[in-house]
Amino acid sequence: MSRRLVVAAAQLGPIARDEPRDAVVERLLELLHAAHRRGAELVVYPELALTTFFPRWWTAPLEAADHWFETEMPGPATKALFDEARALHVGFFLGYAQRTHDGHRYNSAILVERDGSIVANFHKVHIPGHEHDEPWRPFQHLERYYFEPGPEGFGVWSAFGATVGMMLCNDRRWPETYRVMGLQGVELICCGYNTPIHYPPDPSQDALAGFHNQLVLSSGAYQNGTWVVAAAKGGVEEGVDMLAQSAVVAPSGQIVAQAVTSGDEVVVAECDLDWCARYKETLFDFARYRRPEVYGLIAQRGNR
Ligand code: CDV
Repeated sequence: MSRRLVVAAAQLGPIARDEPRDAVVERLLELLHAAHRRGAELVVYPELALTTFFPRWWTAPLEAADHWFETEMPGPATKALFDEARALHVGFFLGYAQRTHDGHRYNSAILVERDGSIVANFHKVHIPGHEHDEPWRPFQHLERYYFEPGPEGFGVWSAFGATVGMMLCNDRRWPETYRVMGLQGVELICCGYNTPIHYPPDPSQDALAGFHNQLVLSSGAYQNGTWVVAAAKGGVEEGVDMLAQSAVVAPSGQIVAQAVTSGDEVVVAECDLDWCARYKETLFDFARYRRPEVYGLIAQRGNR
């Protein structure tokens, strides 16, 4: 009998700058219930799912932005989500801004099993945008001011009867992200994202935002024989149009379920985890066909 897991990408519509955490968690709970009604055992929420996408604003000093960050997980606002998920026996992936007790700030995600146990805490690896105030932009993308790059890279964990990995937003554009997890046998990657459709450094890319999203999710899934569950924060948030298009992608690269709105919406699919082996043991049989001895430059050379 094949291993099957019903998953949900829980897309969020916009979160207003002044929307309290409790109101956001209410929305997360509604999505959780909708996913549970449709049989989901794993719910994937977006990146920075508890707040508006605050890196669009410059705040100085940095400490004045502390209210956007969580220092514990679960914390006072998120405990209700942890409790309800455990009661329903549904696990989840949740993106949030993390400030650690020793002063690090990460764009993070947490993976929680159906019994409420924390599987792992992931720190976003590829941090896009800029470090300094750039008021010429119609909106800013100050992730490099607010967050340090995650030093751990991409792990995988045994959870949900599968080998599970995590990535956040910009990570999904890099082939290395999927390949590092692919080399560890990943079968299901959880991803949350906040992608403004307008890209100020090169607006010619705006019309391709949706195409590029599907391109990287599908190619990463296919080339590594893995499921990908990707959840957006979409819609017009504080005047910025954000890409929706949350999706579940099969190891074939096919999109098996996709959001049809840019608001709060649950996208559900049943994943046959054994489908991964069809790719991992044939076209992408790494042990048989990869040629790491000629790929040295990828790991050896810096970026220049
Ligand atoms: N949150 C993100 O990482 N957003 C980037 C934008 C800046 C391009 C993304 O890759 O979607």
